[in-house]
Amino acid sequence: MEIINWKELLYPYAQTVDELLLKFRSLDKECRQLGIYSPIDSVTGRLKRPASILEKAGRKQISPDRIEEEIEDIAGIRILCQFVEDIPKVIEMVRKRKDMTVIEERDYITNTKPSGYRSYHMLVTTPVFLSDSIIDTKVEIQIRTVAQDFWATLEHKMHYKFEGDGPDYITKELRKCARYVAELDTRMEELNNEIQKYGKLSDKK
Ligand code: 0O2
Repeated sequence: MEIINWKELLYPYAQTVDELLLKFRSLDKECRQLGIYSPIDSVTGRLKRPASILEKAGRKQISPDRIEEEIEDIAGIRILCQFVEDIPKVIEMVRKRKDMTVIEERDYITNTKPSGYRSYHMLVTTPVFLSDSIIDTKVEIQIRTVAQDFWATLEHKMHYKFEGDGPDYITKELRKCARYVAELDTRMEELNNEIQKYGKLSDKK
């Protein structure tokens, strides 16, 4: 059985997460300091744990020597937006960056997953400068609204608690809640646009 050197494997991904966190948080900070609307509400990052990498590799029948090629979310960045209309703005920000190359995009906002999951995933590569080499590392960037994230966190918890086989009634309730979340997102966006319009009218007065 092949022994995986986790420290060596994970280090570049850990560095990537730290660097991208700083970069996206800086974009948000720049907008706020210049008084420009920021489509970014908050940014978090995580490194997939070895147990979780091995579980995914086992589930997808990936051999240990193919883990880096085939597991695309060892490094993960999550960008939360307040409104659905902010998501395309963040997508454009990522597409325009010279230090990231987009290799795949998955639109689970338009194509909601059967579970009810909604999020926009971008798989990018970005160079990491190590002491003796420069390597391109893959990162999965998940972009979604605060409300979609609230839902996904609870659904993820259920998934793990019941090892992917949650009770029917909870799965159904979660699907129902996913529809409420979509309605809430639409309504909040409409209200925000009304508030903005009102602001413009009073500016003119
Ligand atoms: P973790 O703990 O976040 O790392 P697959 O694992 O086969 O479903 P795939 O093909 O690798 O997914 O890519 P995909 O569909 O883009 O999903 C990768 C990640 O998206 C998942 O990572 C989750 O974080 C999130 N995700 C995808 N589908 C769902 C869903 O139905 N519900 C929730 N809550 N999250 C989802 P991991 O490895 O599952 O977990």
